[in-house]
Amino acid sequence: MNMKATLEEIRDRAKEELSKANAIETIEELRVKYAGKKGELTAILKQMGKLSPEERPVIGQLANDVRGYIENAIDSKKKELAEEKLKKQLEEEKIDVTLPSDVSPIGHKHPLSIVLDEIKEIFVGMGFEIVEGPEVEYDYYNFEALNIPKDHPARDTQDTFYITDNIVLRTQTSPVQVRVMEKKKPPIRIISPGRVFRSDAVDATHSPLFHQIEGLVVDKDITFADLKGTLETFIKRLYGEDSVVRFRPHHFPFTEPSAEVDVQCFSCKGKGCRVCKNEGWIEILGCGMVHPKVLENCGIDPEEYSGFALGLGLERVAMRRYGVDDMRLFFENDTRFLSQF
Ligand code: 2U9
Repeated sequence: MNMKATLEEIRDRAKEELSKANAIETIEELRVKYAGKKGELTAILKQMGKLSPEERPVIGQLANDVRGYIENAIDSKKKELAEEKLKKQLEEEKIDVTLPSDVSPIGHKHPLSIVLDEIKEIFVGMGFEIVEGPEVEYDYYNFEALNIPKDHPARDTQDTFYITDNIVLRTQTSPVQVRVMEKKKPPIRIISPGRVFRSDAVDATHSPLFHQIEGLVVDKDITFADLKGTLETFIKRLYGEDSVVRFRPHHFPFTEPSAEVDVQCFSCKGKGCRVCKNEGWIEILGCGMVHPKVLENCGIDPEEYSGFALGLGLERVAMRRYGVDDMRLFFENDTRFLSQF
């Protein structure tokens, strides 16, 4: 076959094979087969010497045209395949950003924290400051300064965790208030939330560790009326404006007079039911006018200043709020319980 026909046959075959190629590797093989060092086209060009001077320029031009054609065909095929590959990849990796995301589980606020934050909010809203203090406390600040004498039953080891003879795990957050009164001149308006410890046996309503919030107001001319007004406001903000509050006379060594405060049972309105154990009322907190001896212990003159104090158990408020009948549930970290809040 003459060179002209051979070149044209190579071009047509290359065109045919390239059009069928659907992988980059195949195209590279075709480039080597036709235009490579040992390719068919290169072999033909090596025979150019045999041509007559008249034929050489014509065949040379044709050979260049065929080489050019094949190289262009290879480039455009590579480009076409690359575009197809990209299009396919984009299609496969397409993300519909409007689809709802899979909801990853988030944490929950602990029920005690929910209630504590609410109580803090109410007192801060009434102008109280929040103060914290040590959980390992001197016997002095936990008992003596609070007018709890050495032989008082509260000091017995069945109630108190002793670290040494005069260091305990605090049984109430009152020591924090004593420390503030030692350092700060009235007016004082603080609440002290925190963990307290009592060596009680663990059961549905007792835990060796529980949380208390105590409050203290000391200023000139503070009266029991101020105490009642403050506590009624607190209870109405915590349990609702229509709550009915009752003050019952009581005794605490650190306050005189003292009272325990009940709120009328929200479900039976005082008639008595399962929720309030047929009492009709639910005890919420204890309170009283700060005992003059306690003021004196802290360097505050009871002739010049007076004050009131209160204390409430956080777990009891939370149990009542959420209908939890076993205090241990707050501490066992069972997510089936905690995830309900
Ligand atoms: C100072 C002076 C007086 C704090 C008070 C109560 C009444 C009270 C209990 C409620 C439930 C403890 O958690 S509980 O078991 N507390 O009833 N606490 S008055 O009186 C103080 C505190 C500090 C300097």
